Amino acid sequence: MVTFGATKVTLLQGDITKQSVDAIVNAANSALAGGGGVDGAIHRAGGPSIMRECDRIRAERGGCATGSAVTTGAGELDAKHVIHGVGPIWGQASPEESDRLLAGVYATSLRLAHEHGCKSIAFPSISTGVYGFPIERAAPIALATVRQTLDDFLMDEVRFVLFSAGDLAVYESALSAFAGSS
Ligand code: AR6
Repeated sequence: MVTFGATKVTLLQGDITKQSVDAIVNAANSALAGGGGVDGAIHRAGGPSIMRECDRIRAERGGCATGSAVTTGAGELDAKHVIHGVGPIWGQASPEESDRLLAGVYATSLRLAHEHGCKSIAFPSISTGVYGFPIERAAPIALATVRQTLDDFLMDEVRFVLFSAGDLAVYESALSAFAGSS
C-alpha cells in the first residue's frame, strides 16, 4: 500500500460510478453540460438531480472555469458529492499552462472535498480521454498535486480509478516514483 503522509493512495482499474467514497470527481466541461466518457457515465448512473444542479450553477455562475471545479450532490451514486472538475483541452494552451490547469483541477477538487467534510475521494484520469492530454504527462501531475495538496486538506483515502489496464499501468509506474518517499 502506498501512503502520502497519513493518506492511503489506491490505484484501481474500474468504473468510477461504482465507487463507494465521500466524493466522486467528474471530468466535466466548462458548461457543465454533460457529455460522453466519465461525465456521461456519472450522469447516467447518478440520475437527473445532478444535471439539475449543474443547470443551476450554469445559470448562476456561467459554469466552471478550466482548471477549477464545482460541487453538486451525488444523486443515486454511492457518494455524498460529485465534484465536477474541468481539465484543459490539450493543445489549446501551452503545455506548461495546460499542466498548471490540470494541477488546478486536482487541487481545487481536494479543497472542495475537504470543505464538504469528505474523508475519501475518487478521481478519474482527468483530461486524458476526449480532451487529449497525454496520460504519461498527466499521471505524475495528478499524483504530485494530490500529494502536495493533502498537506492542507487531509483525506483518509484518495483513489484513482482508471478505466483501462493500460491507463492503470501508467499510473502505477508514476506512483512507484513516489513510493517510499512519503
Ligand atoms: N470510470 C472511470 N474512468 C472512466 C469512465 C468511468 N466510468 N469512463 C471513461 N473513463 P473523458 P476528458 C476514463 O473523455 O478527457 C466529456 O464529454 C476515460 O477512459 O471522460 O477530461 C465531458 O463532458 C479517460 O481515461 O474526460 C467533457 O466534454 C478518462 O476517464 C470531456 O469529455 C477521462 O476521459 C472531458 O474530457
